[in-house]
Amino acid sequence: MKKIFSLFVLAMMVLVLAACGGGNDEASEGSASEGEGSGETKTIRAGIGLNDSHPQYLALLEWKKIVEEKTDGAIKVETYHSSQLGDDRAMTEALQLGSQEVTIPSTAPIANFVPEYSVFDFPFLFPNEQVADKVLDGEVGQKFLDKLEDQNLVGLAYWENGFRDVTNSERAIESASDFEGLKLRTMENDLHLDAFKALGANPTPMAFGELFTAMQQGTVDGQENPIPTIYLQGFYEVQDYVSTTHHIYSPFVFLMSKEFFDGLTEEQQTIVTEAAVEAGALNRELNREAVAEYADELKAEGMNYNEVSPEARAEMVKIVQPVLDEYAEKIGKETVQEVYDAVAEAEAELAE
Ligand code: KDG
Repeated sequence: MKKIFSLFVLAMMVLVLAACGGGNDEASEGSASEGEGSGETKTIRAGIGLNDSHPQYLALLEWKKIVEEKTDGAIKVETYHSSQLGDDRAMTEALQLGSQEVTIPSTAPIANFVPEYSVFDFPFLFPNEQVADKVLDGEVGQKFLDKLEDQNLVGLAYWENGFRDVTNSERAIESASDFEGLKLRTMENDLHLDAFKALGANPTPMAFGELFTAMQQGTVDGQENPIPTIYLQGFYEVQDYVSTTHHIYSPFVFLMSKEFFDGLTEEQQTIVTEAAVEAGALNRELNREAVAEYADELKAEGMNYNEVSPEARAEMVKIVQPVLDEYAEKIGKETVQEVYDAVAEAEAELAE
């Protein structure tokens, strides 16, 4: 599998470098605004926080390939990884201002722009990836994408970050009490902060780009992210324990600047949207293959890997429930119930 994954990485890199005649850095200076509204080439600056070996970036390269091919070069895509254009919040704000065209953040930071998005980060909401796909790609998912327009953002599709697990340098998380006093980095999301406080941890919100150094210097004891991120970002170099809490299924949202989207022809709008769905399917496929493989790689790298029991998870659910009730009040009980109903419906359909 690793061979296929690396071959895919290599193939994509060669293709893209061939397509854009060198790295994204040289292309960025002074090219971004050329062509807007003039019918000439339109340039998209697409930035993410994760690095260039992550399934998210590989799928972004696929999206670039589809869009450039289907628009016969009328749209050019420059891709930036590893927070080169800033963190999730900064890049989302840049889209609102029209100084960047695409970013693909987790739903957690988006809740700072559209509070209802917090429901997608309710711990233990989605039982598995298949149920998440059904809900996100369904009516409820579309309803949430439509909420972004008031924020000068257009949501084209949902991609996958995945089930988040906890790593740290102190101890294995085998029960809720093991969170006691742990200095944990979280994404910039109040629900995440309050949920980890309820579990007894000492959470700190921090941009993804600052995380590795914070763990290296001991500013934080640990963090939580899906297995592919833990492995591909090299967290095993600065962390000793990984525990499969699977406490949140984290979707990504493929965002485009509304100003830029509205400036496209109808045909181009269809191309960028359909390409986001198509490349999103690739992102999910690569991510799920990566989870299986990289769990073993983390053990091989010497991390202490423990499976968290269903009983321990049930204990954590009970402890964070009051926080969820509080947020349901804040973001609207009806909205939250609608999502839980969609989860139950999807689960029933998949069980048939
Ligand atoms: O590219 C996406 C990242 O910026 C971020 O969303 C990753 O899950 C993430 C985190 O923990 O910040």
